[in-house]
Amino acid sequence: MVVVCPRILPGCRLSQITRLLSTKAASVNGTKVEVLGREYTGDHMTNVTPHLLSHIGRDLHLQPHHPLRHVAQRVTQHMYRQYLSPRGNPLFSVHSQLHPVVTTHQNFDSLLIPKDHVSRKKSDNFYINETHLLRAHTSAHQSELISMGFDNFLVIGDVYRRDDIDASHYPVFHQLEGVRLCTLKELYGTHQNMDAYHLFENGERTEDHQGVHSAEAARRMEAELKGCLLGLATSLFGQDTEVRWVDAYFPFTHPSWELEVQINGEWVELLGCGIMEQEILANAGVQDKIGWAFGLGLERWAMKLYGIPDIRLFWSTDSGFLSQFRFDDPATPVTYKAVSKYNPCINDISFWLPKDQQYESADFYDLVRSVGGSLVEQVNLVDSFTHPKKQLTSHCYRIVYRHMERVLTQEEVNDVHRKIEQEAASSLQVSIRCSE
Ligand code: FA5
Ligand code: MG
Repeated sequence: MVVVCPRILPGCRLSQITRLLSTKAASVNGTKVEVLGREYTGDHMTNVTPHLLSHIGRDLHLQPHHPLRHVAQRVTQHMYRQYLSPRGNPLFSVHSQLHPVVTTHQNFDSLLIPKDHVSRKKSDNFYINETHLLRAHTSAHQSELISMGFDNFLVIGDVYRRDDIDASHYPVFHQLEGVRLCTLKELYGTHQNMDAYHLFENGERTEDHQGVHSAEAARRMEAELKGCLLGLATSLFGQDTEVRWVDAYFPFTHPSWELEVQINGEWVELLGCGIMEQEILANAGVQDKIGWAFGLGLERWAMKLYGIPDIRLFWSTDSGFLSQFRFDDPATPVTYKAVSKYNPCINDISFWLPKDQQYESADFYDLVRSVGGSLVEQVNLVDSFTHPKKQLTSHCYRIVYRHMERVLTQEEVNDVHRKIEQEAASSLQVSIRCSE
């Protein structure tokens, strides 16, 4: 058994540490495919590769300070604010840790995607076997959550598609799905003569609405959906951003639309949405409600919001990338700056904290920035412990130095590092233990 001391990996929860030390989150070995603790038997449809599986468990959308998490939080906050229960609580529930392996029923059939639809092709998806695949979209969870009784929910997760790899395509990306079901009363409010209003009728399917929906109910749902999503886009990108609606087709919504935004003069699709096919609700046991749904790509929103030029950067573990998003308020405005192509120099510094004096890590961070200036890319507390006999606490910080335009020599970094030590000892009253 491996005994893990949480002190060696600060910032990780114990479950994550165990996961880091144990075998990979997902693997394929002969006909055995294992994904996050579940085992499957491969067959003629299996086409997942060890490289693709290595992305599973990274959970970028859950990583503190990751840009995808910031965007997911901003969307969630918008939905929380937009839709409150009569008691003032958020109506939407958030599901961000659903298992990425789904059945072909969940990914396709439950969404009324025909058996011969192109989107089912082996060449477009990552199949675990004939009956299971890595979800190709978060819509795969719609039906199951509705059956469980959820009326207003968000699903956030990694999705997998066999695609080219370039600046805007990667085989793994992240989607955020929103679903809202409304009763007649929720859609119309309370009127004196409620008998005059209805959600359903037995009519013709037209471009504007499904045959089972009354034209007025469909119109109201469309207005609510588009209003909510435009509000979201302007709250993230600002009032002046140019956006446009484009008619679209999805087997699971009618009518359907895509929202596009201009990035560097080009129209880029931010999301797909529409009025949910009533058959999906009926199959999930819901008779008296009408629904809308949308699915957006978190990478697309983050690229627009922060000016990130390449989708592959989201997978970077380089502190030059990650440190630019190290803030707690997800609404902090940031414009991404290209990471220096020069290698970083990493030095640690450990000291005992003063015994009888207040000490805050933030003071040390300020000191490092004022002595090291723009050479300091990142500084983090990597270890903290208290000596039981001496009753003294020790902190160890890791400082990442990097120059934007040239190679830094170790001597010049050591020079700055020594100055930081001296300054910390004199102004923060710490006693240096060691540095390297
Ligand atoms: C879907 O995946 C639908 N499930 C969306 C939906 C949900 C429609 C609910 C209606 C109701 P689409 O394949 O267009 O649709 O992807 C949705 C969004 O994901 C896109 O608008 C885009 O923001 C993002 N996206 C799609 N493909 C990629 C890709 N290769 N890389 C990055 N983001 C992508
Ligand atoms: Mg699309």
